[in-house]
Amino acid sequence: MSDSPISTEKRGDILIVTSNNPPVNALGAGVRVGLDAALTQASADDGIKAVVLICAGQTFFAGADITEFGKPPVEPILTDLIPKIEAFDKPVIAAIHGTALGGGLETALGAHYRVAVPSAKLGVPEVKLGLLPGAGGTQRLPRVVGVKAALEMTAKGDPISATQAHKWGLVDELAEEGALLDTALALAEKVKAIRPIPRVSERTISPDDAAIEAFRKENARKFRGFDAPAANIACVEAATRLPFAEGIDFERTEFMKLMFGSQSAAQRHIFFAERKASKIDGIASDIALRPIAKVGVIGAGTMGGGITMNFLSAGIAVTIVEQAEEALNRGVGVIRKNYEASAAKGRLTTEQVEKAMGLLTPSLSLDDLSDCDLIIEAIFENMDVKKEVFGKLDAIAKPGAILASNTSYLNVDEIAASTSRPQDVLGMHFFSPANVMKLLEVVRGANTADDVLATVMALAKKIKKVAVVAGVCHGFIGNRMLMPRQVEANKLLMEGATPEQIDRVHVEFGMPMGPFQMSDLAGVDIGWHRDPTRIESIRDALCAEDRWGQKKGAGFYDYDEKRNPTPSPRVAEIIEDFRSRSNMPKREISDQEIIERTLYTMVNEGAMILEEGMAQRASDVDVVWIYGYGWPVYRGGPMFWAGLEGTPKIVEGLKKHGFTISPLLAEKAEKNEGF
Ligand code: 3H9
Repeated sequence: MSDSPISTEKRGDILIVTSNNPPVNALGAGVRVGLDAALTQASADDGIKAVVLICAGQTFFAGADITEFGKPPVEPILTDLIPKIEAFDKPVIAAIHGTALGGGLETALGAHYRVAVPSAKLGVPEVKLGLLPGAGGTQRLPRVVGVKAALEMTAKGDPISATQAHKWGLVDELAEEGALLDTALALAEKVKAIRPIPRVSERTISPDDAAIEAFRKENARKFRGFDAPAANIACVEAATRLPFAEGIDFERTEFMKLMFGSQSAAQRHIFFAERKASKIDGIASDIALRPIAKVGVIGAGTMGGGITMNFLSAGIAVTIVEQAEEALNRGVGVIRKNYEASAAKGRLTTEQVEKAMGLLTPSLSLDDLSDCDLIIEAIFENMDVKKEVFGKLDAIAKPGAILASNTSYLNVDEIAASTSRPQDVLGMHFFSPANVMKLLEVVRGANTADDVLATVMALAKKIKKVAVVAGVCHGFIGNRMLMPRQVEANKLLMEGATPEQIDRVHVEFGMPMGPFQMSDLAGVDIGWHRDPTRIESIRDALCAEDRWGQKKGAGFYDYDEKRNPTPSPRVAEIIEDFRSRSNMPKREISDQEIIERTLYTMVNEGAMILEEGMAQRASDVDVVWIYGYGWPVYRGGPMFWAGLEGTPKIVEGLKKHGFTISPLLAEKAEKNEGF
């Protein structure tokens, strides 16, 4: 078995079993077959008294192999292998570095002892794939860490540090970094003769209904719409009530329900979509990147400040430039305040705050950007002003520096044409708040050099963004798809729907908020012509009356001091007034019509974006909507959802309202397939 990812070595009377299955030691068929064979070897050899299970490369087993899901199972399956490890009649010690995740942690829980280096992370992130730890994890974990910790770990899916795991008894011994194998061998030596062998499944656990109920309540909002968290909780509850074997049966049933449901399919789609998004078609993955040691940001407003924080947090020096001293001081002050707020919540240490702030150089002169490797312009959306700034940058920036605009709509090629180096120019469209939102649209201009694009995509990963390549078109991917939705939402108001109804349909669908709630949050006045006497739309009428949204305490809704919204009688009057003046008959609008006109239209626009090559692949469009706009991940993004909803149904719905159908969407519908 020379090409097996599993190798064994006898050291004295201990068998060291090593898995080497890059990149993440997923527990694929080859690994399982090899582990099974190693157990057989250890069992047959009387000279072996204990087994150490360890992984080579960057990590311990990071889980079951997700690419195998949905395919016919290959034996031995994990749910048989782990009980076999647990039942083994010689002690098995799991030695953990990197990440022990999902099936990986479940394997470690099947072992009799666990050793880890302090930098290791342990967790069961299955819930993020719409699943639950289905190889005994929901039954073994609570028996080790208790009900409360098991609820947190399974239903939220965030990993814990090895140090925390040690405190909770999930790790028996911490090893010094670099001394993992030696520590595991020493432990094996110590425990090899101890009987009975400690088996997690034999531990008892008491019910804790109060903790379970409290956890459900506390997290109801966070879990809204998702199936998997409730299933994880139910399994932990089962662990407290049922004998181990029955708990395992319960877990299996729940796992299968999730595995074959649409939510897990959607969430697994996004797992791979996110990783695929970083790959640029037609550019070699080993292309030489430009070094980025220093970044310049122009504009210290909300966007500029947020963008700056991303780099400071990643340890990259930033020079931030504003025109006026007051604005500069205000911007730097906000950055500091944000960091200090994180420190107050315990997310950062004071040293980390000072380290980040120490990397920041405020300036009032563009000339100070001459040594920057990347310069990001984050001033307001005006083509003439942007062109002027890029013209100046052309004279200041060093040769080879990358020049980026944070524009959300404007033509990046036109901006690039104001320089003598369009090959160095692209768009970096951050989403507000830029230090929080994970999405980055990287806009590839007609002349953007390959290494410039590749450098920015790689840099995005460093600053913890999910980057998607977009082409030059009005609004790129995300905002372009927002437009038909907004147009239709406004028309629906005129025809008889209310802001509350339209928003409710979107929230029930799983969006964090509907179009009018979003408008109130962002500012109804964004893009308004600023002439209160010129009233040509409902929006104009709202703005003329100072109803600019939450910041004014009134917009499409009325707000109290705590910004709680209530439907506004005044807005109802304004809408009524418009309707009667345009002689539009009022009619009952169904929720389904709202879906057809505000969501199906987005799918249609997404299909046009694909046809025009403005996105590389349908899954990139999904990533944009999940990470930039809060599309419910359990619906997999608009293009994946189109497949769930049925493309023929979508085309039929669009036709009903007279929309022009994208040829690509029509083709998909013809074949009754998704994107
Ligand atoms: C499970 O265990 C179910 C069981 O409870 C029940 C069974 C019955 N499988 O993220 P990266 C690929 S469910 C297959 O960029 P990083 C990934 O696609 C599983 N492939 O690296 C990528 O491929 P490519 C529970 C996987 O260093 C490459 O590896 N476990 C898997 O930033 C590198 O990945 C999880 O959910 C996998 N399990 O982060 C953990 N994992 O290069 C999922 C990764 O072609 N994994 N790949 O694009 C992770 O969270 C991160 O990958 C990890 C490394 C933190 C490990």
